This record gives sequence, C-alpha cells and structure tokens, in this order.
Amino acid sequence: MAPRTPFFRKPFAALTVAAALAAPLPALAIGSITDGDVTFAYTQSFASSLGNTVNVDFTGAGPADMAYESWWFYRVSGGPREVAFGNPDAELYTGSLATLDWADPTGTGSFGATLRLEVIDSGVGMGNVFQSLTIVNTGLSALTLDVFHYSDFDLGGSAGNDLASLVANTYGIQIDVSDATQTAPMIGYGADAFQVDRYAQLLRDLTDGNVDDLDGSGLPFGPNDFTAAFQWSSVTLGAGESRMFLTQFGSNAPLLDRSVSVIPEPGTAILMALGLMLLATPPQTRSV
Ligand SMILES: [Ca+2]
Ligand SMILES: [Ca+2]
Ligand SMILES: [Ca+2]
Ligand SMILES: [Ca+2]
Repeated sequence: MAPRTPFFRKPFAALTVAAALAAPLPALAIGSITDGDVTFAYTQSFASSLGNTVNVDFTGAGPADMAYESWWFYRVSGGPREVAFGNPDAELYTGSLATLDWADPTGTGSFGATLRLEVIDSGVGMGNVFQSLTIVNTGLSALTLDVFHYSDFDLGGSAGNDLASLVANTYGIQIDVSDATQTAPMIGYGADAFQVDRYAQLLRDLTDGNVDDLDGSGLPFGPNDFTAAFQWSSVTLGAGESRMFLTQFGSNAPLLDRSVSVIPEPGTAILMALGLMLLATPPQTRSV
C-alpha cells in the first residue's frame, strides 16, 4: 500500500457557512469532490424518484467508475413508506469535501438533515469516500425514524460479475465486493440491518409505496449486478437532539480508520445544519 497523501484539517464549518453566505448556490447544482487522482461526483439531478435514484461516479481509484448510484432514504415512524431525500436546500463542494443540507425534508418541521462527504486519495489506484448524514430533530416532540443508505456498485467496468460477502467488523456492518482483481469494501457504522440484492429488487423496496425493512439476506452474493443497503432502525431523537449516520466505501483500498476523516463530529455538524437552516428560511419581514 502506497503512503497516503497527507492532508490538513480545515476549518470546514466556518468556511462552508462563509461561502454559503457569499454565494448561495442554485438548486440542482450537483457537483464533485476530488482528492489527488480520486473523484466522487453526483452526476444527475437530486430529484430522485420512481426507482431511479441518484447517480454517482467514483473514479480514479481503479480502471473504471465503480459506483452507479448511492443515496439516502428515511422513514418516519408510522409513515407509509421509505422516502428518498430530494433536492437539497444548499449544496457546497470544496476540494475533497461536500455538504448538502435539507432544512425540512418532510415539510412538517419535524427534522433537518445534513449530508457531508469526504473523498480521500489513499494511494496509487486507491480511494475512499466517507458519507455522514446528520439528522436534527427540529420539532417540539420526540421523533423516531429509520435511515437507509443505498448503493449500487459496478466493479470492473461492468454491472455484472460482482461478488460480495459479509465481513466481521466491530464498528458496524462490513460488506466486501469484488470483480476479478477489483475490490471494494463498504461499511455502515452502527447500522443494525443490511440487504444485498439485484437493484431491481432492493431499489424497488426503497422507492415503492409500502414499508420495507432490510432483512439481512443476500450474502454471499453473485456473480451478479450488486446493490446493497444499510439500515439504522427506530432511532429516537428528543426535541433538539441529533444523530449522525456514517458510512465508508473503499475502491481497491481497505477501509480507513474512521478518525482519518475530517468530517466534523456531530456537535459541529449540528451547528452547521442549524446555520444553513437559518439561511434557508425566508426572512419574516423585509426592510423597505
Ligand atoms: Ca457511475
Ligand atoms: Ca462488475
Ligand atoms: Ca417500500
Ligand atoms: Ca451494481
């Protein structure tokens, strides 16, 4: 393994808020983040729906783009179905870091969400991506919800021929994916359920009109067109409380220690989310 390119911790939250104040981004911005040779990009509108969720590219860490789609879903307790996060209210892509913010995904004032991403060039032909979704209960009462992270990997430049297996990991659910010499581990930190299947089944479950819980099935998998999802089940947040849901991918790289990521701890993320929510809230009065 080649030594990882050093990086420097950045005052990310302050930079992000300052930049958002200076230059609000249009809706549907999409964008990419890069570290060294490695890029993680959103390549399609965030208006995810109807069984075709958000397209991504994860390139520079192997011979081909190894990810087709990767996105987050939630289901509020008692709700009729899983729901994909839609267009963010704010998006910022700065170097190797991105922040996407939703002030009020349900339109009911129950919670806000911030998705933070970091891409890391971890060696020649190797790369890693951290994603953390922070949910903040902005309502006046306790909130219980389920969170899902869905990903469609296509290793070796092909949708088919991918293999996957479950790997013991103290910190969460780890799934190792491969196609010939190409490898890609993924982990859902603290996730309590997973499912692996062909996309037509798993993505349908997350985008159809009923309640689905991941059932731990599908491993070992393949050779076939791999998709996987992690679930954090029945998470209850008191009024004002938050929780961070973290995942990591490697592309031809082992998983990195979680502490390597500069993605802020939840306390910082909350301040960040609240700051962007204030930005996203129209002023109640207008000076003349
Ligand atoms: Ca892709
Ligand atoms: Ca393949
Ligand atoms: Ca469903
Ligand atoms: Ca696939």
